[in-house]
Amino acid sequence: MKKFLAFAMSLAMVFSLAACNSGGSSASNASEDSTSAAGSSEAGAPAGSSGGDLITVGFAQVGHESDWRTASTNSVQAAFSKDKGFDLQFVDCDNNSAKQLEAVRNFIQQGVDYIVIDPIVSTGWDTVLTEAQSAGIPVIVIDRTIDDSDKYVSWVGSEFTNEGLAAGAWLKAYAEKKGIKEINALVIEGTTGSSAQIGRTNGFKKYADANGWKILDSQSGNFTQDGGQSVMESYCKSYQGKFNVVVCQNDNEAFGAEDAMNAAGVKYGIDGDVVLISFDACKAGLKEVLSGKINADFQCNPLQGPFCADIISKLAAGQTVEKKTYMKEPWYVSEDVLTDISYTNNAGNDVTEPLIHVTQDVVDKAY
Ligand code: GYE
Repeated sequence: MKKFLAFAMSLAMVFSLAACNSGGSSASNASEDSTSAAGSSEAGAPAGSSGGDLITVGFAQVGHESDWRTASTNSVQAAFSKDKGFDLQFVDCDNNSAKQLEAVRNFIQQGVDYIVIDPIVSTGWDTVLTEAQSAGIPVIVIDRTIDDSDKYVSWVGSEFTNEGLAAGAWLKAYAEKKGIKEINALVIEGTTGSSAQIGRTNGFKKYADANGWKILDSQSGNFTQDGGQSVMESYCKSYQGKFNVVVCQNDNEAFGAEDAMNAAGVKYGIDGDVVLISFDACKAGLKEVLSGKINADFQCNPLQGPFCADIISKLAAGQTVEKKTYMKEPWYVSEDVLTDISYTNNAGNDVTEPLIHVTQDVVDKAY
């Protein structure tokens, strides 16, 4: 594969610049206006460019903290199988940024053909990405984003701020429909410094600020069930009887928050006193939406493996790739009382998006 690298690298660099100018591709909830979207391309095509050679790919995965993460790992491992032309080296970085930097440096030392990173946090990347660039190894970023460097070729993932904005827009419309006059919210954030945590926090806060909602507290549950449970246990003690909305930034935190609220005798969900909002919409999360315990769940689509493999196959074949690809992500609700939400998305576009009322069929088809 080495012989393709110099060419692919230079092409990628040229294309990165072009894509920066054009804004890249986008899906239904994404910030930008272009038409190509994850879900509609020929993702998953075999690599097939190296006359039988396998393309070596090092993947520095965040960890194993959630159902979302398991689905992401499975998606990447299936897309980068040997019979699809890849030799994947997978490192679970256990939510440890130092370990993730070390994994990437090891990939550079081994001289893999491509490096894929799902960055635990969005900063601290420029030095190691410069090292990868100097070694001629193209880097593809998936899921979470990198803020402090543009030394990667392509990214595929979600518009996290839109997820937070959509949650805010839904809560505003739902509260109006149900005659809920005051919002006193508790937020359980994801891993501090991850772009998923930053985007979801900022998007929701924008609605809170604009509508005079009170955010009583906002602490990290680290995207885990245990984290969600312990933060919610302390919230139940500190804010007993004072909150009517709980926002968990992923489903696993919501499961932990449910356990804590059950233990504290707090009634939540469609028949309760507390509206429970979640993100990810994994199968187990959507089951809770179906049973009415989670009121609304804003999907983050983890099935990025085929799109990432497609990007690498194209680079290996000397083709151009988009700088950004957004996943398509629907919004799920428990009650059939609102059909859609309208909001101004992170790119400043006014959008109206459907709300999917969860049925058993929706749960069965979920990741
Ligand atoms: O929401 C959470 C996971 O980066 C979007 O990470 C991902 C987040 C996801 O732990 O469940």
